[in-house]
Amino acid sequence: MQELDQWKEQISHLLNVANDHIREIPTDQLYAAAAIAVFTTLLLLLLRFFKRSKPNTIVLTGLSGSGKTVLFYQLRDGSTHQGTVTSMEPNEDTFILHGETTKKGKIKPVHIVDVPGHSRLRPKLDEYLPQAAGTVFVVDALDFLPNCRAASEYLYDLLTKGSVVRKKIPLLILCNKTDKVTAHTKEFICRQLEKEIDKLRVSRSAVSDADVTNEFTLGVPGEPFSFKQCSNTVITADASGLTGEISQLEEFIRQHVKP
Ligand SMILES: Nc1nc2c(ncn2[C@@H]2O[C@H](COP(=O)(O)OP(=O)(O)OP(=O)(O)O)[C@@H](O)[C@H]2O)c(=O)[nH]1
Ligand SMILES: [Mg+2]
Repeated sequence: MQELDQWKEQISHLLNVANDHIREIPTDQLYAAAAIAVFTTLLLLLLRFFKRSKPNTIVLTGLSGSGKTVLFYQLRDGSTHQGTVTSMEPNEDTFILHGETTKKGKIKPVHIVDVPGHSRLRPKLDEYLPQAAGTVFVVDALDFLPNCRAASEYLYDLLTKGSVVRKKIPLLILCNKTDKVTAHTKEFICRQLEKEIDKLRVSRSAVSDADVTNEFTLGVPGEPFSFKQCSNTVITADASGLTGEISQLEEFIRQHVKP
């Protein structure tokens, strides 16, 4: 008890000394010191905020059966998990890409989301796009022609979304299943998608007054549509989720989520 009292006495003595010192300092100097302290704290908080908000999410989209889930497992585990079924829920995880696990040094993990292609689950996309550093639109290069119209409609909706246009989220059109010789080339797929989107542009702008789902229009009026006209960068690449040939996909991810 006595010790505690001694401590109390000492602390109050120290406080008195400090108080006397502060009183000796001119008030304008005190204000300046306080202002500097507040300014540095704000600056540190701001820096922390900007560092945190840098997105590390890559969203995998595309029609059902295009191979998104197989690609997701290839990216994460380097295997296909013995085949998949139509996904009923988005698949998401944060991890270091399997292809980079042997690399030395600190590597930033990537958050990958695989949004199922079923039309009823597509609205889920709007939850993930605001945090996306990039989107991947997976196309089945084997069974492409019968699905060209549906793929173009999905792509049109994606490219006219406010979150994609305003933030200029880069898009990779990934032609998957190139392990089979009958797969179409990315150049062919790209051309067909552009042609189909061009047709959609005409039909959709005719009903644009009633249509509130597409927030932005695509391309340059009076010119045939080309992906080059998009405000965000659109590039194409090949992949085979089945055989694990995903180097172009990994390159795209690392270009937009810096290691
Ligand atoms: N030949 C070949 N088949 C593939 C490849 N990738 C996926 N597949 C097959 O395509 C089918 C669909 O693959 P998923 O990954 O389930 O497709 P998904 O895009 O996730 O489909 P949803 O979940 O319905 O949106 C499966 O039977 C896969 O085995 C590939 O690179 N080559
Ligand atoms: Mg799936």
